[in-house]
Amino acid sequence: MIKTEMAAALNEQINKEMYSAYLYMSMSAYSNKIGLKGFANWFMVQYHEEMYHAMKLYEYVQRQGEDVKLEALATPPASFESALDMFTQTLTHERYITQSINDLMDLAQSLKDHATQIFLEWYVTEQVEEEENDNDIIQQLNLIGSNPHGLLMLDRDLSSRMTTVPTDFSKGVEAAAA
Ligand code: OFO
Repeated sequence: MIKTEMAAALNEQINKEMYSAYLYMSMSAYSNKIGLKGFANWFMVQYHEEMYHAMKLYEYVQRQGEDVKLEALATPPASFESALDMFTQTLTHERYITQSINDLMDLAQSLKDHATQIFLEWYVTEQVEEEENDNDIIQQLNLIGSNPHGLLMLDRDLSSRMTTVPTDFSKGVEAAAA
């Protein structure tokens, strides 16, 4: 059992995670359009990660006996100035998500909701990794500058990223992750 206020905040987070998936899907499409297939791969893997983040919340809200309430998604940008622009926007967005997770944790603590605090710990750790990944790629892009050869080398590197999260949730999220 969780409080209605907690369930509402978790439902809002589902929307934020779904928007993250939408944003990275759009970045993947744009990368493809400009011939950066490796970047397109990286962002599509990230799309799957975000869907998993959303689905974990979706399942948790239901397991706690509350209703999932899905809202409309905002429209993500469809074009970007450069690969660096995409990753700068990604980092800005992830920092916003980190703040949102921290706010959820504060709420769970203020409500003495121990189960939700434990559930959210996974997201707290995940956000450290997400920001670190984005920072690493931004550093590489800054080193590359306007060198097309360097950009193509990074593109090849990013093409090796694999999806490691579950993508089929028909039997439940926890079951898919087991
Ligand atoms: Fe990109 O992070 Fe979700 O939570």
